[in-house]
Amino acid sequence: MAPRGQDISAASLSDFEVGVTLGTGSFGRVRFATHKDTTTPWAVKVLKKSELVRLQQVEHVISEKTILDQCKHPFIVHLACTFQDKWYLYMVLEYVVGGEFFTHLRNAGRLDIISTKFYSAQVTLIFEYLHARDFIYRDLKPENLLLDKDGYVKITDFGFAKRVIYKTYTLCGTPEYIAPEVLLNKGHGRGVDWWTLGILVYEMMVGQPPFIDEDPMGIYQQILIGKVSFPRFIERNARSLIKKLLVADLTKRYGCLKGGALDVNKHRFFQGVTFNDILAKKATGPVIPLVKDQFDTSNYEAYPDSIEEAPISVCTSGADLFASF
Ligand code: ISQ
Repeated sequence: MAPRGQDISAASLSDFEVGVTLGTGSFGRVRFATHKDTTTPWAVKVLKKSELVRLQQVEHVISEKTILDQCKHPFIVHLACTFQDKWYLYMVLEYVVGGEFFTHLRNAGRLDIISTKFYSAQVTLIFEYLHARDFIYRDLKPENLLLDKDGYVKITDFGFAKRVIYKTYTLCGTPEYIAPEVLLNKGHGRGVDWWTLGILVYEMMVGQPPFIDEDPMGIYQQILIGKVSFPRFIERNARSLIKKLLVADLTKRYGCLKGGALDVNKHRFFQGVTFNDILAKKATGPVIPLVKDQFDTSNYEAYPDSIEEAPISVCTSGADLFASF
């Protein structure tokens, strides 16, 4: 990857002073790290090769890198560089100091309409950008949105993102956010992102997603039935946009029609929102995170440090699996 503006070059983890865990996933974790040469803060995603192989995620992680390499957008976490050793893959990502949007949403309970418009406008702009390049994101949820120092979002975790011109058939996503066409394995495309935007707008305004159950099967049943109930306090325009996004029929879902993302932008829910001002970060965010300095990690929940078992190295023939990383 050609180095860009705020990039660094790193060849191994020893180029960094590694700090606290910022987040965890099934195949590894994200650690705060200071680059020793430049004293700059980074978020280093560490992925265990043996787990990626075991869980058949090799293709996903290579696609994550390939897609992030091609993205340059104010609301998408920037990938500075990658490297690997015998056991792990490392992705050096821009450090986003404000913490997970998830934490802010849970602390607030639910958001008012102005805040909901502010965040959902940014997600709309992200999808517009990705879809124009034939990428679909496929994993929108509050945990994958971070807040920067100005209170704007940055989307992270492109582990499920894919370049898709027409349709793909892989089952992925978080139960509460899965679109009906994914559940029915009918093949899916960019429409899944618009469905998840409908779930997110609902969750921001109500404080919980529209389809909930302790058992994922219960959630799936509700998704396929497709009945969304709204608390009385949800105003007309919000209800209308959510209903237009949470449409099972892809030929009728907003974002998937002839007008594309423009139908979403122009919906009356976004009345008064100037998308170009948001893109240029001209508006002030509704929540400005408390940040001491660029190395502050206090906006992230503390994770207990992992006790790592001895890493298993992937057999020599398997090492080639990661050649393009
Ligand atoms: C960037 N900054 C903080 C936390 C992060 C978690 C995942 C990916 C990137 C991140």
